[in-house]
Amino acid sequence: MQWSTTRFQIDLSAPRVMGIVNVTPDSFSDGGRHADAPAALRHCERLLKEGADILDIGGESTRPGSPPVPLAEELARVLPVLREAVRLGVPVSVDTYKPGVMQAALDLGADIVNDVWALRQPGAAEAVARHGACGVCLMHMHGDPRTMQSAPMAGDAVPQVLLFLEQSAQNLRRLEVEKTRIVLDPGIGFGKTVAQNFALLARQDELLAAGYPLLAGWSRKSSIGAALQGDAPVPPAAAERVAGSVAAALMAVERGARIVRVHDVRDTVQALAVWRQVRAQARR
Ligand code: HH2
Repeated sequence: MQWSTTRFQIDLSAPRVMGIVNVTPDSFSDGGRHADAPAALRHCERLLKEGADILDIGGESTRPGSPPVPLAEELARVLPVLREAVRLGVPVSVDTYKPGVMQAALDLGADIVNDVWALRQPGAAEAVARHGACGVCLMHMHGDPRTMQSAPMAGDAVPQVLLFLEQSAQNLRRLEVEKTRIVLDPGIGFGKTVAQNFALLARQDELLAAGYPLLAGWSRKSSIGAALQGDAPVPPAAAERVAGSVAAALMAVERGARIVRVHDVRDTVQALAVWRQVRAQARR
């Protein structure tokens, strides 16, 4: 199984680690840490040293309640980073829902469009289709970042997420986007309750039925915080959720996810190295 992207055919026979680079002042776990281009590039280089296979660069936080960022501001944040990152020798993804940012990033040579809106903004699907070669990650989100946690989805999330992802992929296929360019993502934390998020992991095999590679983004999310909280009055801070996040990433891979999107690349790569050894000894 391969993910076709602009410059790279990403081999998904082994799980791949997508390292998160947030060029934002306000991301929920690392906001402000890599908010200018030199700091973001240093972070890219560090993630690569730690074993990241893909870099995912974003300029607008999607944390619950986050305000939208104007197009010009998002371009000013991400383009200087993307311009250099595409020289680092690995696939580079742009995390955006704005067609203007997608187009500019693709013009600079970005390999993948990662869209939490699954290309639902007018012109986004066309930008990806027109390019003809970039990879794309279609993510499920219920509602929008301003409202999603106050009004999460109702009922059994798994079939609803599956249906949405299948339809999003079909819409793109209708624009003649090759199947091998598409990856799907259940959108952990995007308008779902804690129980719904964990159901999406427990029953991830049902999502695989769509027939596309799956990307899972559990890193430091509030469901991990909720699982770790125990009797404490508040959940642990995002940076204190590393081991819990690695556990979720590992379980996602064990249940068939091909790409994990993470902040803590070194820890995740270590966990996957152990997973790989066990896997190599498993009976076929
Ligand atoms: N999660 C976030 C952002 N982009 N993209 C995909 N495909 N899957 C995800 O789960 C996902 C995503 C949110 O995490 P983060 O980028 O760390 O935070 P913020 O949006 O606050 O910058």
